[in-house]
Parts: sequence; structure tokens; C-alpha cells
Amino acid sequence: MGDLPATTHVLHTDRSATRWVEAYPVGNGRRGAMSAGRPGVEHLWLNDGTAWSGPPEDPLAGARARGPEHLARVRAAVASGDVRGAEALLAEMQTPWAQAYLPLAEVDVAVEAHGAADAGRAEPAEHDKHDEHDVRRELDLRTAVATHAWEHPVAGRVVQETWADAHGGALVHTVRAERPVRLTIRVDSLLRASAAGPDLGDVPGAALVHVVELPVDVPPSHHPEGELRYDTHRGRTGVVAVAAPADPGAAAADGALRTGTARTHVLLLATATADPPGDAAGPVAERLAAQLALAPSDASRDGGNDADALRERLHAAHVAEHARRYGRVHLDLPAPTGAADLPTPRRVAAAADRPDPGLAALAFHYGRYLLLSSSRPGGLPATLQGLWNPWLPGPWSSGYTLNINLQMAYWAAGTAALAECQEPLLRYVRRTAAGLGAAVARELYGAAGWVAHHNSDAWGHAAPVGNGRGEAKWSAWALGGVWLSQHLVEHHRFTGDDAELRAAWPALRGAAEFALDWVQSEPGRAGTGPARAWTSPSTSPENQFVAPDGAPAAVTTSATMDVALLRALAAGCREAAGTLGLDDADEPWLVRLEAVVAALPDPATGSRGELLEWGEEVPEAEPEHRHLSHLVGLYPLGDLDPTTTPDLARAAARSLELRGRESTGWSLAWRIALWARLGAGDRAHDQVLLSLRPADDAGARQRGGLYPNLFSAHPPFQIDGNLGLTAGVAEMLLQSHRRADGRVRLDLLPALPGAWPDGEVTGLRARGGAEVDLVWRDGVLDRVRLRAPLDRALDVVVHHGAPDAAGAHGSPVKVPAGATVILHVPRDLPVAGTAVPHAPRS
Ligand code: FUC
Repeated sequence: MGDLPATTHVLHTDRSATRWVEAYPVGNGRRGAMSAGRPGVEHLWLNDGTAWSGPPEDPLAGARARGPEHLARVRAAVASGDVRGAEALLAEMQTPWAQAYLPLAEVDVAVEAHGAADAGRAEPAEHDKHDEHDVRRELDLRTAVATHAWEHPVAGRVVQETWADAHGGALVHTVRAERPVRLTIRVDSLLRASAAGPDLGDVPGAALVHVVELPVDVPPSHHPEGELRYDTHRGRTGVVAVAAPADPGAAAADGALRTGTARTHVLLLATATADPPGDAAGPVAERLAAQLALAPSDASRDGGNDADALRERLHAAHVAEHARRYGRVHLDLPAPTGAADLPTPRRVAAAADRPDPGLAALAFHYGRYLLLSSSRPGGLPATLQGLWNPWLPGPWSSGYTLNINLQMAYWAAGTAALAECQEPLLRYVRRTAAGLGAAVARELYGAAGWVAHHNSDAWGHAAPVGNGRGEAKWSAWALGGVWLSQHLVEHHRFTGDDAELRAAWPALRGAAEFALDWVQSEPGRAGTGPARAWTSPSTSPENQFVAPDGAPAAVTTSATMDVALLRALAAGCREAAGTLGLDDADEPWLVRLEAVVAALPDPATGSRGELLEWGEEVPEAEPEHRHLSHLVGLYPLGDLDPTTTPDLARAAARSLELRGRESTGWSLAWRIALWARLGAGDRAHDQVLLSLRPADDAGARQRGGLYPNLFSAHPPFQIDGNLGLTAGVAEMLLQSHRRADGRVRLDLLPALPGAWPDGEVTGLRARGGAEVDLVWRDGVLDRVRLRAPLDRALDVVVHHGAPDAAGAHGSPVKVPAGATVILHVPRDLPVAGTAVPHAPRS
């Protein structure tokens, strides 16, 4: 870790946060905090990943129509060209909405000099007032600690830290001052306070317990007819328990915790909810107590609770746990002199006039940091805001959107060496497949397997939403489960984890069973597969064409994205079956699925040379629409390629051009990856630059950029823009999409832009399990290190340069299991490698 430079791994500023998007995020996949870094009274926004509204009742409550007969009516309307009739029938199948991810609590930590305080007053006394701007704040991505340091007129220099303990689980806040101070801690919430039950009021080790009610139903902000509802009997509770374990003098009274006086304070903030979504959990009090429990040696050390020793110990364990994952990858792109010394928001602004490749590296690492902080094994998947949401309700309920956003959040997991961060998504997919997704497929469509639509939540909401008034363009898309299933296969491609794939197989098979029922077909001659197949109703999320009546419409048959997703599903199932040793006798549906997807219409090009978005060429209602659904085959699926499908790749490039450069944060991120797949480094870089400019909340709603804390703007903040950028940048440097012959092809620096002539990256991961280090100089690859996993040899083809130019230069390289091969390229291609055994790395 010592070798990771601050220039590309630290955010810093000299202002405390006045807005939430200026605060620094910390998280351990379960609990998150945003630190405002305010002198005098620090403000923390707290989140708990299990704090969702609900639980929901009947998964199809509110749907006015359901069943295969109703679906047949929809299909008949689509077939007869009655798009308005189809829309109306589809609206009858809608449930109201998925549940919302909630802001749990806010905490104030007042720091007062010894003997000078009346902790009960609302305003600090004169001598405890501080200049908001006289502060140095930083977020060190290497340690996952947010720090702010300031001068107290009496107590001298005060350093405060916030972290989400990656080891013990609680949120930690420390205060260290030159002279003794005491703290007053208050907890508040936008949620209704609840009288603490006896079991909750007695959390061992907690000095202050704050209990809130979680609403049972929270409508999204775009549903004016909905009301936030509490239900004392059916609703759940959320708890924040605050402890000052090193301070025997700490005591709670009148809703505040007051500490004794000391130069060092350590606060633990534990959070939990009752009956959380996801997995079985024990009693709340026990789960809180577990976060507050300290190893016996901590409590007894030096005869008591020495706060400095406790801080040291907690800090060291946390940093070690965080760094072993964070430190796997390092991207170094040079920054101009002094750029990294500028407060980060000013650095972002300055990059407009003075190119700063180092800022792209910082943003790349920030995406890794945010994924690692918001999604860890055992937790729930990252929401639209990751783990951090201060709003009630948050934008789009701060939930899961399945037609791009949830998937994009995990695109970097494989390539950026955080595969285990995808575990919450894989578990959520398995749970939804076995639970609500299967119920909705059966009840709503009479279909086997499982389905998911546009929106979901921690409970696994799987039905279309919109409350009978939702637009078909987003509501009527039934391939959410099919797309999510792709992540089960991708995870195995990166990790080779057969046990995980075996556990995923029922969900994969369930997606295939749904697909077999969903896809319509016309029988071919006896002994052959279907003559023709199509999907109906079909939409290209969330875009529209102009219907014959002159108005925008979304419902049609066989949108290009449907075909790409279904074909990828069939290929993924075949691949997984092979890995698991299952053949056609075990799984006879495999052959049927392959036959039916082969009969779907192939992607076609339009009159402008573009890849068509829908089954036929129709006028587009919004030619620069943010969604790029029809290009999903290029990325993330990786099935289109300048080498293997050059015509389609050219058409995809044309489509991208026609879409324009400007869009939301997540859409810009997708464009980075798409241009990278096309080998167009400079175009990808153009989208990187748009992603890295200052956000403008007052301006267009579809203009990405960065807030002062580098959160990506839709606007508002949506984490997919951050995480997608990391995936896109990785795709510019290394690609490893499987070839039809099953060999993994590695494209090294396939889309290096002219703006990054020099750089190096270590620890990127390729499908097949290789770890890849690259060094380039003057725009040319100089050195490559390929590391095979311990348990299997790698059979790779190393290409240097853009994929479309690569075919002629590919050099096969064998990397024996557990070996590292160092290649000096490209001047002496074909490459010569030296294999050296290596020790395992975590
Ligand atoms: C989809 C997108 C929006 C936004 C929302 C959360 O509906 O079309 O742009 O990202 O999800």
C-alpha cells in the first residue's frame, strides 16, 4: 500500500461540506456514513444497507389484470399493429412500485473544550465557534478513512476521522485534540422516532440507543398519488446504537450522549434493522452488540480502555482488511505538476484547461473504492446511490433499476479485481429467481422460470411497476432476469469459482425456462428448429419510436436488445453446463433454447448505416436518447466485435455517433466502454472528459459530471456513473471477451487514447483468471506481465493494439498454472515469454 501514491488515491479539500454531495463517503458494504468534516460540530449522514421500506405484501398487489389470456390479448394487439391497445392492456398488469432504500439517521458530534462547554445549549459558545473553511479534509482511498483537521481556539489542533470498520462492522468516529475536549453526540432521523422496546434499549455496551420506525410503503417521488405509510404493527424498526467504549464517564441523558474529557475519543456507531431483507438474521440487539464488541485485549489493555490504543488497534485492523482488496490494482497516469495539490473540486475545474490524465486515474480508483465500500459479501447489492442516501424518498426510490443501472454497478467487478464485491448481486439474483421472480412469472404470464422487470428492491420486487399509469417504455420490459443472469456466468469467467456457478445454476436455468416460454415461434419442418421466432411485447428500454399515429410508442416485437440478451443467455447456459459437466441428456432444454434463439431475427443495419434498435427501421422519437440498449451486444455482452463481426461493429459505431456525445453520467460511462470495444481510444477519452467535468445541477437533467466529492451526476448523484467509468477505463486498457472457440483472447491497450501516451497499470483481471500488468511509453506497449491462477493454465492470444487491427498480430501465449510470464512487446512480436513460478496473492 505504501507504494500507492496520494496523487491518485486521495481526495482532499479545504472546505467543510455544506451540501451532501460535498461530504466524503465511507462504507463497509453494510453500513455507510458521509462525513461533512465540519469544525465544531461534525455532521454524519448514516445509512444501513438493510434499511428499506416494506416488507411488501402480495407481489402482484395492485395489478388489475394477470394471466396468460391477458398476455395473449397484449400479443394480439401488438401483432395487429394496435400499439395503443397493447399499451393500455400492459398498464393493467402493473403493480404500484418497488420499495425504497431509506436514509437511516444523522448524527452531530459537538467538540467542546474542557471546562468551557455547556453541552446542552443549541449554539456553541463564542470560544467554540470555528471558521467553516479553516479545515483540511481528505478521503484516503487506500485506508478508507475520511479525516478532517482544524484549529480549536482552546483545544488546539483537532483531528477527526470517520471510517466504516471493514473488520468489526460498526461505523467509527474518532476525535483527537491537542488539549482535552468533551463530546456531545445527538442522533436524529427523517424517519419517525419510535419508543425503544425493552430489548432494543438494552444493547450491551451502548450508551445511547436511537430507534426509528421504517415505513411500510414509500412511493417514488414521481408518483404524486402515493403516500408514505407507517404501520406500527407490520413495519420494521431501525436502530442506531452509539458507544464510547474507552470512556467510562460517558453518559446519555435527554437524548444526547456526553463523554468525559480527554484528548482522544473513540465512538462506535452500530446500526441494524429488525427482520432485514435478504438473509436470516438474529435479534437486533445481538447484531448491534456484535458490532460494539471489542476483542478482550482491547478492553483490558493497559488496565483499561485506553482510547489511543483502542483507536490504533481498530484503525490497523480496518485498514488491513480494506487494503488487501483495494491494493490489488494500481493505474498510474501522469498528472501535470501541482494538479494533485489543488483541492479536488478545483482540480476537476482546472482539468478543463490543462489536461490531467491523473484525474482519470483518481476517478478510476474512486469507482473501485465506491464498489468496495458499498457492496461486500453478505450484504445487499449496491443501490442507485450505492450505500449512501440522505433523501426520503431518494431519486427513483434509491433502489434497483434493472434495465441498465444495477448491471452497470457491477461491470467493473471482474476487470478491476473486486469479483467478490459482486456476491451480493449473485445472491440477490438467486433469491429473486427462487422467490418473487418465479411467482410473478407464473401468476402474471403463466410462464415457467423467473422474471424481473424495470425496478426492484431488496425484497426482490419482480413485477412491472407504474400503478396502471406507468409508461410502457420503462414498465413493460420483461428481460430483467435474463440480463441479470449474465452476471452469474461472467462471475465464473473471472473467478473460475465452480461452486458459485453450481449454486447459480437453478437461477440460470430458471431464466432460460422463462425465455423458452416468453419467446414466440413458428414451427419449422419436422426435425428442424423453429422457422422463425420473435419476442412480444418487446421494448428497447426506455426509448421510443414514432408510431404510425405520429406519437411516440415503445411496444413492438424483437427489439435488438432482446435478441442480444437471449442469445447471450443461451451461450452462457451452454458454457455453464459444460463447466458443470451437464449435457443435453441432463438438460434437454438447452438444445431447444439454442434453436429458438437462433431463429430470432439477426441484428440489422438501417439506412444511415446504423445498428437498428428495433426489429425494423422506424423513426426515432428521441435520436439522442441516453439508453444504448441496442448496443448491449458490443458491451457488456462482448458478442459484437470489430474482428469477428466487423460490419455490425461499424454499424454500432455509427449508432453511437448518431446518439451524440452528451448524456447522463451513467450513459457517458457506457459510451466509454462501447468506444473502447470499437478500438476508438480518442472517442472513449472524449467521453471520459465529459464524465470528469464539474457537475451542473442547475442545468440540464441529462448532463453528467462530478460533484465536489467526485460522486457522478445523472444529475442527481447516481453511483452507476462512477462505477461505470471504472469499467470503461479498464476496457480501454484490457479486453478479454471470449471467442467462439472458447479461447480467451486478450487485447492489450485496445483503445489507448493519444492523451495518455505514458502510463502503467497493475493487477487488472481478464476472463480466464489472468492478472495483467501493462507498461506503455510514447503510446506503445512496452512490457506485459501475465499471471495465471494457481489452479489452471491460461491459453491466451495476446493482441497489441486495436482489435480491428489486431487479427494479424496475435501471438499465442501459454501461461502455465501458477506461473507469471513477462513479455517484452511489441517490437519483437511474436512475443517471447519467461515463465516464473509465483506465490499466491490474495
Ligand atoms: C433509468 C434511466 C434513468 C435513471 C433511472 C434510475 O430509468 O433511464 O436515466 O438512471 O433509471
